[in-house]
Amino acid sequence: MKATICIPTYNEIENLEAMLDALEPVLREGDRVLVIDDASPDGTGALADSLASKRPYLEVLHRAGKEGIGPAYIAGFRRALAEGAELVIEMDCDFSHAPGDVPRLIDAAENGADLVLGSRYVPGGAIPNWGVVRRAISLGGNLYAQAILTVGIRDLTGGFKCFRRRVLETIDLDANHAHGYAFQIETTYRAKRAGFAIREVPITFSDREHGTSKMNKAIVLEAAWRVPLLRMRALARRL
Ligand SMILES: Nc1nc2c(ncn2[C@@H]2O[C@H](COP(=O)(O)OP(=O)(O)OP(=O)(O)O)[C@@H](O)[C@H]2O)c(=O)[nH]1
Ligand SMILES: [Mg+2]
Repeated sequence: MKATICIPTYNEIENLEAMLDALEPVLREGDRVLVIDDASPDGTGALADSLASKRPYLEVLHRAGKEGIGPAYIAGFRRALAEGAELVIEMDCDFSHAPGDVPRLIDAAENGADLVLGSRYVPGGAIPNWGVVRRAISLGGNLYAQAILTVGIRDLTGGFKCFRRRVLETIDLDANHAHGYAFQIETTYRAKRAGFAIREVPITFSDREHGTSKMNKAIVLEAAWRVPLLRMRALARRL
């Protein structure tokens, strides 16, 4: 199945080329990489264009400004689907998601899962370099979402995922207005509600070594209010 790996970027000039170099060995015939850049002030978009001129598998989608990962991914998914991708993969540009794990996600999708989640919270998953505070925020966020949504998924907030195209064609992407982690929770929840088979494969999540994190309080707070809203909309049968 032809896969398109969607990578949103905002100020990833130190990581982008190394990321593509690391992905190349796992790309199969027909697989593509789509970089979705929100006009990064550090010039990531221009670097992506120049790399794309030498790498036929690479395409760059430029957006006007920073809007968070949600709108960037939706634009990327639409482009990937329009170009015929059978599998659509999400991953970060900061090496938190190991390029070498991509084939495991693809295998799980090709073996029956509609949505595969790279999961830190199933046996075998790990986050070796996180301190107590970061661990507590992530674990607390997952437990909170789990308690409200009751979907039996361990890692609802992760951003390393592989969708079969029918999932993205079915769930209402335009109704997903989330900008941060809530976007990840909402896509997975909508896929579950629609009856798709979801599988979690363990991953080791590494901290970024170059560039800066875009995680902030607003992103965490957004997830806190969007999760109960999502549940209420589901109860009202509006998704
Ligand atoms: N296009 C686009 N990409 C973004 C935006 N915000 C973050 N990204 C990218 O999304 C990916 C994840 O962002 P990070 O800054 O690593 O944030 P995070 O992974 O949630 O948090 P950390 O664990 O602290 O790294 C990276 O590839 C970012 O460059 C945005 O507004 N637009
Ligand atoms: Mg990151």
